[in-house]
Amino acid sequence: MLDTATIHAIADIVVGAQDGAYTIQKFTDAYPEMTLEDSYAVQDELLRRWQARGRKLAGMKAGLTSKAKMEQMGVHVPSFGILMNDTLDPDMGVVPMDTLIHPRVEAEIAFVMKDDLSGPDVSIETIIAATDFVQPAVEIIDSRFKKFKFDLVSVVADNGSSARFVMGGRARRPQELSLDTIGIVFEKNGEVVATASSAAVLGHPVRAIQMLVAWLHERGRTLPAGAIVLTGGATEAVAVAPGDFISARFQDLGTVSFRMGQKDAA
Ligand code: OOG
Ligand code: MG
Repeated sequence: MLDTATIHAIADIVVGAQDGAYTIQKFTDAYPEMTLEDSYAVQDELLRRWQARGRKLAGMKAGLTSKAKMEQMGVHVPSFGILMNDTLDPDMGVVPMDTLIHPRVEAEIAFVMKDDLSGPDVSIETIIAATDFVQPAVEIIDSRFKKFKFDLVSVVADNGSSARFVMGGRARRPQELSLDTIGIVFEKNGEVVATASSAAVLGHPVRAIQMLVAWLHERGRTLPAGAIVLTGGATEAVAVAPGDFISARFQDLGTVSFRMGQKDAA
């Protein structure tokens, strides 16, 4: 375990790179002994700093939950991260580019919870009963590591490449849907760039929440009512440039779409 001063120093580097939109070296280059627990301690420190600046926690993200994402990134273990509410951009709006380096987009199913969830092994049924609604989402990820290359320990310390996200389409009760067979068509500038089924995410996107709650439980924590959870990209992430128009159509859930802003429009 790295000492607290080192965890704080790593958090300084992440905050600098995220705010300044520049790339940094993988943390495991400088700290080969760094563990996954150290990386989550960095996330805790990031959250403390962001809340001290008055930013609010919106929920959590699971990542690397589909085979397509795992193979693309060469990391085969899911990761968890923090979502802040000022990184949520409106459907049919413009996603600001000014703090992004080399963004990629991924289509995901978002859950919004209505009850607290805790425990080592909550059932799928319990999670569905605790869900207020599900909604189509696109996450805009952006690694702070050079060439988007990292290992699990480094990416977790960079808050799972979290940058921005958009939720849209129709909010639906999960009981009204077959959540494990939702077709997704992902388009960039009017062309299909990927297609998927929600089953690509761990067989059923609710499993991402099951893993998240178990992981929180190990740390003595709860997934709170009101939390948004992004369950992870169902397809490979797609690189985007300023001005690109992104649209993701979800069976039974409608469409989420937006345009990427211009780099100089800060
Ligand atoms: C890590 C974040 C992955 C997802 O949905 O799989 C992620 C990355 O690929 O940069 O958000
Ligand atoms: Mg994601």
